[in-house]
Amino acid sequence: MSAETPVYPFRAYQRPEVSEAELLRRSEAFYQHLAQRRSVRDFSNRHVPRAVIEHLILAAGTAPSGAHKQPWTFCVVQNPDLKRQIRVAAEQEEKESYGHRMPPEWLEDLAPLGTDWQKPFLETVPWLIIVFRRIYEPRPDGSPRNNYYVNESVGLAAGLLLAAIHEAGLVALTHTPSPMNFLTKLLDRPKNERPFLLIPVGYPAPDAQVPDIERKPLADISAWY
Ligand code: IYR
Repeated sequence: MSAETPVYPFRAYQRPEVSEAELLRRSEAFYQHLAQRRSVRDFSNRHVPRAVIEHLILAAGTAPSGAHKQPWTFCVVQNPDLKRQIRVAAEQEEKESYGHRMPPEWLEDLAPLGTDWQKPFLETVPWLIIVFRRIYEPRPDGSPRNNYYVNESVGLAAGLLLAAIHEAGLVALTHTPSPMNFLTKLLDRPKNERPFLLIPVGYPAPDAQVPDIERKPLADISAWY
């Protein structure tokens, strides 16, 4: 660090004192709330106000990031024609993937979930949020300046986005059409951005169904030393 490198001013940071009983209550309540979250593929076309989506993105943007570079762009699609183009392109790729690109073991793992190449929800939902990771920042002269831990940072932001969507009372799907470069083209994104996740957001359809699956117990997802 050279003598000229500026340092952020620092300020005090405190949170209200919380008793152990309150820690227990809140941590369990938050877990129970998140445990209700499900990935949903059957969406309603019911309107969701733009201000709600703005809040969800602001919440996602509170994620920690390498060197506080905030290496994410949330592209939001409401336009029906663009949603249709995204559906057509995603289904074209998925048809190839399910048809011959995914190995038999992968298809076997997905079979119980009942997914296939058809993605009608991409047109049904009121909003698509496409999360892009910014692999570098262009300097004024266009040369690249590095971002750090981009996958980790954007993954964290996406997790907070899903939690915010759930907290609001909406549902989402972390959709990963592959390959995803059609999104760069359709949304005319710059060279420093790469598509990361395609997240339809809305109300569940009244007759929405989800697979009746369990989450691993604590003993299987933790090791204590
Ligand atoms: N991307 C495909 C296939 C798919 C892959 C996994 I791993 C899933 O958990 C679910 C689907 C699709 O979206 O259908």
